[in-house]
Amino acid sequence: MSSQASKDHPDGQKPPLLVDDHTVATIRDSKIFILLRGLPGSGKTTLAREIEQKYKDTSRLISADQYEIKPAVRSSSGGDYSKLDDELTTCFEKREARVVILDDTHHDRERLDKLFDMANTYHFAVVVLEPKTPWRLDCAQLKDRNHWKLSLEELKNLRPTLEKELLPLYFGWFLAKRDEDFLRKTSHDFLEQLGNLKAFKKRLPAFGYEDKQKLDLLKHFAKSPNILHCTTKFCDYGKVLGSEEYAQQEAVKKAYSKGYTLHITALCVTPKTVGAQVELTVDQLLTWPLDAEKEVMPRDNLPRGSRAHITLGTAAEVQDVQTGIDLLEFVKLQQSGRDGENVGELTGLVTGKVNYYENGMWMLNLSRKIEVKSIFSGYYGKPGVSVPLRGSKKGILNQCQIM
Ligand code: 2AM
Repeated sequence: MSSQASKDHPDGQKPPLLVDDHTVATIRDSKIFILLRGLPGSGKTTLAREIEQKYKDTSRLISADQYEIKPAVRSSSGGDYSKLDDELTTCFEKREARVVILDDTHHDRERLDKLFDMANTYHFAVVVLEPKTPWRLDCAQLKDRNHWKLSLEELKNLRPTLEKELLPLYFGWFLAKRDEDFLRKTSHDFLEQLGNLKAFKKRLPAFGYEDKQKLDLLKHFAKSPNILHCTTKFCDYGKVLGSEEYAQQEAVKKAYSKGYTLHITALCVTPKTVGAQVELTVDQLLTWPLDAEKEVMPRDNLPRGSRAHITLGTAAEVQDVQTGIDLLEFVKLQQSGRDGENVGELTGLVTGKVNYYENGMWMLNLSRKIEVKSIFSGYYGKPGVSVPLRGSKKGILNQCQIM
């Protein structure tokens, strides 16, 4: 990086994916689509190049400038994105680059939606980065800095679309691809073993099945999130009360694009959902909303962080948000001293004691916590993108991380 560039982006203002070793290692195990966003001349290209260099063996930088797409209030009137999108698709498909960087203004919602759809199709987690240069919104300065020679007027027209932060559908920790594959495989193994337990077969009516019927839990939980994640704050793109304030919190800003290790302590099954219970660290609790538990259980006083989970699968017609609600039902029973009945032990990919609570509620208390690497970011695409739980079995078992 040139000394001018270093001056423009002092280390303290650089995103964690450039300066934090744990984050760099996590990004290397992930599939990440990084969108640089901001006005022309604000410093996106410098940042984009620095990221490309940091991950040079696995990154690919694509820039709208390369395709001579001039920033305009409506992206569609600024230039033709078809060639750029072809390159992007090739990049996602070829799987050579796991860090795909796109340098463009990214001010047009329609354009962004298209990009988020593409990221979903190829299972890339999204990170949106904006340069922190002092002049990033200063049109008078940008007029002399942008190589498109946009006039003050043109810049002022673009500014309103970019000065407001882009809020996601939800914020959370998104699992690194490698660890996600492992957790999906673990969840398959767990469901297969649980379904074969005598004690489970005896309690089928809670799942709406007759006593002697066969229940394939992998089929029962027909849907699974596109990218496994632990949600912190559901924002609905800013429509949820308090989401803007959440995004503005210093801890959230600092956490954005940073790598975290999540600790899974138990796997939970109910007739509606299967999920992993996550035990948050003190550092992780800094980004946990104060009302996360109250949001779904307003009358209870549940421990902070006790809703933290990763949805692994849901039954047909059941929404993902149900997994956290189901988890809190377990927590409530435990709080009242009812720890469930121990019905056996599992000794497969996961080991631990299986407890039966009531109404089809099963919990596997892991004898060793599972650690999964993740990146804190947002999900910006359309709601409801899911994949069948019975997905690829190409796990990477030899690289599993059980504590
Ligand atoms: P989950 O994190 O509990 O699995 C989109 O719906 C995502 O936001 C899902 O991942 C969902 O579930 C999470 N989520 C959290 N709170 C939500 C809410 N109040 N409404 C809808 N989804 C919510």
